[in-house]
Amino acid sequence: MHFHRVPLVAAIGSISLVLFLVACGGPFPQSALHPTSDFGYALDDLFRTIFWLALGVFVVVESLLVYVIVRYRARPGQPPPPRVHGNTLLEAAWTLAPAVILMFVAVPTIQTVFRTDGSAPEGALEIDVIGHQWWWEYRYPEYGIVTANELHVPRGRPVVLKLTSADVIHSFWAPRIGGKRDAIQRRQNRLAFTADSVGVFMGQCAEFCGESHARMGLRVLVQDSSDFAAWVAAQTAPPVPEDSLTELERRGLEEFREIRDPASNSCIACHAVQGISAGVLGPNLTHVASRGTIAAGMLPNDSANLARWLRDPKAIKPGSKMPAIGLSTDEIEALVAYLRRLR
Ligand code: HEC
Ligand SMILES: [Cu+2]
Repeated sequence: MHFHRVPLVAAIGSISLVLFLVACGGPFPQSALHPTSDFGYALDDLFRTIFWLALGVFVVVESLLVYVIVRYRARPGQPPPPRVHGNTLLEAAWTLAPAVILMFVAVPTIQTVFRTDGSAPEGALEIDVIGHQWWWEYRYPEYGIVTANELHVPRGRPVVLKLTSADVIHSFWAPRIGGKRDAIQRRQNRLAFTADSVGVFMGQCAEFCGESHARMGLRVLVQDSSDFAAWVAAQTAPPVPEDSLTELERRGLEEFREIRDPASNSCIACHAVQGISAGVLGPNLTHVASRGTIAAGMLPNDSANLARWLRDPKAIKPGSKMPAIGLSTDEIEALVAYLRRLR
C-alpha cells in the first residue's frame, strides 16, 4: 500500500464506522428487530437463528480462506505447485455440509410459516382491513366501528386482521407487530397477533400501489384494556346532536351536506358520517376528530392541516382520490369547525 493512501482509507473507515454505530441508536419506530407481539417474536427468533448459523459459516469459511492465502502464498524462487484433479472425500463433504446447514434453516423457517399463518384462537378480536389507494379502512364487526388509518387494539388479546383491498394490491406492514401480508381484492388474507406492550407502532403499505404508495402510512395503537374500552365507547357514541352545534359548526354541517356540481364533488358522495351520509369512497368521518393524524399518517390532525387538506388534497398527497373542491376560505373555516366536533 502506498503511504499517501493511508489517510484516505482511515477517513473512509472512520466514516463507515460512525454511520454503522449511528444506526444502532434508538428510537426504532419501524424496526422488525424490536418486536412487540407473538408474531414479531416468531420472526425475530427465526432471524436470530439464521443469523448465528450464517455467522458460524462466515467464520469457518473466512478463517480457512485467510489461512490458505497466508500459508500457500507465492514465495520468491518457489517452484509452481503440483496440479490436483478431484478429491471425492472433499467434494462429498462440501456438498453435504451445506445441505445439513440448510436443514437447520429450513425446519425452523417452515415451523414459523405455520406459526404465523394467521389462524387465531377462539375469541380473537376480528378486524376487517381494507386497503385503498392510499389509506387504510378498519372495520370492527364486533363493535360496529368503522375507522381509518389508526388501528386500535387491546394489549394481550389475540387479534386477527382479515385483509382485502378495494382496488390494487396493498400490503399491511407494521414491522414491530409482525410480518407483511398482502391485501388483495376479492380475496381474504389473515394476519394474527397478540400485542404485548402498550404504545404506538408505525407501519406502511409495503406493496407498490401507485403514485402515493409512499404516503400510505398506518399506525397501530396498542392500548390496555380500559383505554381500549374507552376508545370503543367513544367510537360507538352517537354523533353530536345537531342542536348542540355552534353557528359556525352548523354552517360547516350544511357545507358538508351540500350537493355540489358535479355531484361527485359533494362530501357526502364519498364520506360517511353516521346519521348524515353513507359515502364509502373515502374514510368514515363519524369520529374523525378522534384520530391523531389525517391522510394516512401524513399530517397531525389539527385545524390548520384540515384546512390545508380541504383546500387541495393533491398538494399534500399527489394523485389523491379526493378532489380539490374549490372551497372558499369561509367554507373551509366552517367545515373545519364542524369536522373538529366529530370526536
Ligand atoms: C370523490 C370522493 C371525495 C369527495 C367528494 C370528498 N372526499 Fe374527502 N377524502 C376522500 C378520500 C379518498 C380520502 C382519503 C385520502 C387519503 O388519505 O389518501 C379523503 C380524506 C378526507 C379527510 C381525511 C380523513 C382521514 O381520516 O384521513 C377529510 C377530513 C375529508 N376527506 C373531508 C372531506 C370533506 C369535508 C369533503 C367535502 C368538502 C370531502 N372530503 C370530499 C374522498 C373524497
Ligand atoms: Cu402501497
